[in-house]
Amino acid sequence: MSQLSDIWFETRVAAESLAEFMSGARLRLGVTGLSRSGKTVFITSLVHNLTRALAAGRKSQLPVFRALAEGRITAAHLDPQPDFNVPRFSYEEHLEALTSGADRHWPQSTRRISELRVSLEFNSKAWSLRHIGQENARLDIDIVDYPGEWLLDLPLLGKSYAQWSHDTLEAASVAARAPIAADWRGATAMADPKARYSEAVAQKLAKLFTEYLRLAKTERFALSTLPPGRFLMPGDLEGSPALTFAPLPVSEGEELPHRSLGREMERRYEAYKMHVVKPFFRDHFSRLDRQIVLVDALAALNSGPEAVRDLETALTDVLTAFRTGRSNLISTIFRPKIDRILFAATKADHLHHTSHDRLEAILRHLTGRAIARAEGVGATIDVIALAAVRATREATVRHEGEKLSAIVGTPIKGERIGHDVFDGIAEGAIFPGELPADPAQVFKGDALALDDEEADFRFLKFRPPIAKLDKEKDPLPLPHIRLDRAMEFLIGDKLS
Ligand SMILES: Nc1nc2c(ncn2[C@@H]2O[C@H](COP(=O)(O)OP(=O)(O)OP(=O)(O)O)[C@@H](O)[C@H]2O)c(=O)[nH]1
Ligand SMILES: [Mg+2]
Repeated sequence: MSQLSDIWFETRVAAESLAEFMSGARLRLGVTGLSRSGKTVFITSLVHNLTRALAAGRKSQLPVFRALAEGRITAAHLDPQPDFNVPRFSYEEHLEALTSGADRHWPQSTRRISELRVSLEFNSKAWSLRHIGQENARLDIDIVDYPGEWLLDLPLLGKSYAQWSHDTLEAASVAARAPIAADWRGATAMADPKARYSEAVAQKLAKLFTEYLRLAKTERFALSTLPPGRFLMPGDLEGSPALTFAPLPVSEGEELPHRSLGREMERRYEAYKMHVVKPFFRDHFSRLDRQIVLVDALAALNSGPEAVRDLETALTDVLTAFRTGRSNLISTIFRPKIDRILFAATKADHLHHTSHDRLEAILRHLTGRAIARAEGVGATIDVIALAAVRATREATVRHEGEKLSAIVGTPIKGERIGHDVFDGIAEGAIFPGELPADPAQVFKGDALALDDEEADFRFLKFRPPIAKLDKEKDPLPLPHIRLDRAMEFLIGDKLS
């Protein structure tokens, strides 16, 4: 059955590329990243900057995006999306949230998958197209948004229940996690995998396990490796048996009695993989052409080395599953043909530009293993620090006779520096601190949830910037840092 559906799936992909060939080029862009890494904000700003650039003329801020700078883009607009069964990305709603004057705010965390198509019309430089009178070419860019948590499920496809249980229980036993995992691990120790299954026990374990995941994810700990992703972001599966399971100490190959707790948990875990994880990756990821991987390194840095190492593990696990070429369970379901991957450290507007190179270096370090693999299979890789929406500006402030590089913005209500609490209206000049010159430094030590006094750097959350409006009172393209460099890398060559 699964083989048949895979064949059907491949036929569909082939048919799609033929259709694509006949009707202009098409590019499916994956915007990937763990939860809160900035995917929804990135997509909104990318689409806004692309579709508003022509009208904004000289106020457009995309000098590195060549086709635009060369004046070859003739139109850019939203078009009906290709898939009828996927909700549309709420672009207008997100833009409204970001640009609504005094009420401006960041979009909510994403709860379900959605999709959007942007079409660009451009004058091609390609001789072959000009030759057949086709210099007016078109590129359709399809972009998919989804809750970042779901990404963490990808590595599960290659793991049995026993393996996953073992990994999860072991991860929870390290010093950094043990205190927050205590209740759930206590209940797990009392449960006998061979005892007769009871729904009450299954529910209790699943509930305590979910509470542990929720706690580990809070800003204080900022841990990243927390699958299964649907436990924290269930979508429409809340309360279903496919989400009512938890790890148990069982060994690989162990015969568990029929109707035992362990056996039932294993069945549910497998059902979760089969009915939830696999379709998501098969339907949305295997069709990607290009990928941007957004990483919020600053949130992890804020919490300390344990969170940084955890982020590295999560990224490596996920990106390993993306690797092409090697035949394993995952690559047969999910056969990526991705030829370009951009790793982007997001929210660079929290730092003075003099620190951007260091942020890039930290990201290179974080993703080093994954990059080595992706390069090995022929994908072109780049690493940048960017801000999809720039919420701050830079300033030099004199402090005790010394000149300091500061960033100025409106911190979100409730953010604090020492005893000062921001009200969400006043601006503040902030010295975010220096990132270390040696990126390896941020991985060292075992502190978890650093307190203010211990931390070398502290990043506050800022509100979105106040939108500048054009004559028609429409917002001018959202300000950003290096979004144009990201565009050039991800789509520039398709516009030549
Ligand atoms: N200053 C600044 N903050 C940003 C930027 N992008 C994202 N943020 C912050 O990061 C938060 C998360 O951004 P989202 O785009 O919602 O993240 P996401 O990856 O879609 O998160 P999920 O939907 O939960 O997976 C926002 O609410 C902002 O606080 C940026 O370019 N600059
Ligand atoms: Mg989102």
